[in-house]
Amino acid sequence: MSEIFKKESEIKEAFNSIGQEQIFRFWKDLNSRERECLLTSIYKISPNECQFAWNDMQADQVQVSNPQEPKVTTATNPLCSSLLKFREQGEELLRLGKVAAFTVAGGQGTRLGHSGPKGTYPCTPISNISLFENFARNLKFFANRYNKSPWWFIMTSQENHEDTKDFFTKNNFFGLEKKNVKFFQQGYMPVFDLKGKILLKKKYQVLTSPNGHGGSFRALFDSGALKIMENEGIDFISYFQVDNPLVYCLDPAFIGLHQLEKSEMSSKAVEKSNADEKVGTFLKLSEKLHVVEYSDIPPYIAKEEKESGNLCYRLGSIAIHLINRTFIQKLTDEKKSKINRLKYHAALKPVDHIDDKGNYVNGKSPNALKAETFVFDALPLAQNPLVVEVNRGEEFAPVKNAHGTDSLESSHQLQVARAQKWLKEAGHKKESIKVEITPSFAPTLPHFIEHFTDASQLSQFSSSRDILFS
Ligand code: UD2
Repeated sequence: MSEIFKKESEIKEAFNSIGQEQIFRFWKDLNSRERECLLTSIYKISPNECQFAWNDMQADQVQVSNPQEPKVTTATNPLCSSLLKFREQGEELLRLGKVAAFTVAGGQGTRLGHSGPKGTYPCTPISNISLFENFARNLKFFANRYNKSPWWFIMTSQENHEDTKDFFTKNNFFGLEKKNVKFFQQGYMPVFDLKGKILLKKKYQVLTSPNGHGGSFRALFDSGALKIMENEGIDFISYFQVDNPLVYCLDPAFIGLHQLEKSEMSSKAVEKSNADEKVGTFLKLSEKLHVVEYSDIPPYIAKEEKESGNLCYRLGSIAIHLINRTFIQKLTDEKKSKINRLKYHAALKPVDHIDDKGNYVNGKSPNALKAETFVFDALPLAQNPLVVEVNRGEEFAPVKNAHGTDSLESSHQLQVARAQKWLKEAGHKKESIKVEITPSFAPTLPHFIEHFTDASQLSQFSSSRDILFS
């Protein structure tokens, strides 16, 4: 008999005591293997965490009263000479191996109509390489520069973990050192019905869903990634989402600024394109920095304007952060995490499940709540959280939707526009043609400019595989 049955009464009591006895509703109908399956799946879920989640989701948690504009550090021109000091400091930290890249890649490409991990989606305008390969080339630049592959941590989910690993293996890790690329899976939470009861997927299986990118902190801890970082002397984590091909995976100026200003968590921000743009908004609430998600911000605040006609709260989050390893360790410390834990947000979604008679329910309209935490909810807990405004054309071209805003088409246009701008900055005359600059050649504009002491040198690269013209 499986060891899990020794814990049967303990598990049942724990969930009965929080009013979730319906999980075991079909117990009598289950055979031994199914019972084992149910106990094993539920054993990994913490009853306390379920209660936290349900309480958070019921509370009116996003109280946006008396917002203020946050203080912002402006760095919109990457060639600005005042950034030089920060850039040099960042390069030094990179040279010493103090910074790791970290991608949250738990999502599938469903919204894009792509069957597979989102990171495998082809994203560049000419070479058509995948999001993952694009980031890998970005990191390859630093591998070549310092003769050592930077560490890259990639958070996957149950749905895409194996496919993601296979993709890297098939592509020989895109030339990066395999041992410095670490994959780990994010955590899960049960899905609740609208009255707070945990739903079942099958008679012997609880319905679960990924616990949001805020769960990355716990997953970094549980997977041993934080320990690896500590052992390797990695102090800073460069966090970015899987959907933005223009991200500077490791940005020396941002790293240097973050470290010299002694911030525990810094964020990049851009001017929002309009009040309704689907990005979180930076706000100061009760003297603390917050990002309030687009779905949570009251429209009258999102739309509030100054006399000049500009938005009062104009800075949007592009989900790029620098985070101190020790800050994450503090938040995941069991003794302190009850005080410092991230709040759960409710996502109302249509889900398939089984009802109390065991009949299959096809979720056509929103019928259940998924519990997710957001990484940016750590900002009010951080010391000196910096907001660094960057030029959106330099660093933000997300691929999220099949058509329209944030689609592959809009991302291609933005990628080409940035490459053209870089060519112009380097003194190239043909800047208006379609062009792609591979990030292993230059991941940021200052790195691109480094290649040229005068414009004539550009022509020798024009026919190379680093700068592609079509
Ligand atoms: C996100 C931000 C939004 C803005 C925008 C910029 C949230 C909640 N909102 O909106 O404020 O910054 O991006 O592009 O983040 N992910 C996981 N595991 C999860 C959930 C998400 O890995 O459980 C990853 C996902 O693969 C993706 C990223 O997090 O890389 C963003 O997730 P999303 O697509 O749900 O968020 P989005 O684009 O609506």
